[in-house]
Amino acid sequence: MDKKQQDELKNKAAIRAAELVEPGMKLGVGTGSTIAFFIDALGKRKKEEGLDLEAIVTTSSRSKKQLEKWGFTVNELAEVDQLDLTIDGADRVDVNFDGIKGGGGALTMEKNVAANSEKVLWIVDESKLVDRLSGFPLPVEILPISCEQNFRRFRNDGLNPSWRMDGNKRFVTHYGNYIVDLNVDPIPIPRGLDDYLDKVVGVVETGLFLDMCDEVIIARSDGEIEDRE
Ligand code: ABF
Repeated sequence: MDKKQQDELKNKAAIRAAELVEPGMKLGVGTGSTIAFFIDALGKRKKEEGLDLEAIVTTSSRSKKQLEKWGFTVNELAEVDQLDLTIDGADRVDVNFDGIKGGGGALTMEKNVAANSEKVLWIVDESKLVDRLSGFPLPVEILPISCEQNFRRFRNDGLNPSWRMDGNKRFVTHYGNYIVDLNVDPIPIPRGLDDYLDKVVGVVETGLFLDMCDEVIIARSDGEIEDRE
């Protein structure tokens, strides 16, 4: 499938997701190329039907700009009590709706927004669906203060870490931290790895999103849009 066909599919899935947004909702909006289509579909609903939302929170400056272009006012997460629905992309989703996210480096914001949302929906294309979490390195955001020790620890523990780079410099997150990508493929026991990472002092957040997603909209390669709950 070429890029044009892929974009058409993403757009179709994004339009389906935008139809699920109800007036007056407090909405979380993620990041990525699929979400860019979703924001345009949401903006069109605002323009054509006057769709009005109580609050919108987003996970990147890029999505924020795009939302503001459509006339939405974007709130900070801390200003909003609880979001009703968050719509985001993902890098991998398994059969239990557990996922890997953070390919774009915004995992900490994405996880905080998802964790404070009543319902979480991901829009993905079929290629991201897997039986077990695999085919994508697991991003882990770490504090600079102990980054070298933690990198060594991950290497010694067989997690094949690599530094996320931005040109010839280390990638720096929105919060001034680094990202280490763990090349564990497949992740044999996601909950075990999650518990391990949780105990490492200096780990800010990980791209393992377990028990967070409630619904997945899938853009299938045959052109159909599938909604799984
Ligand atoms: C974000 O967008 C991420 O967690 C994930 O890395 C990415 C998916 O982007 P795309 O839709 O461009 O594949 O939400």
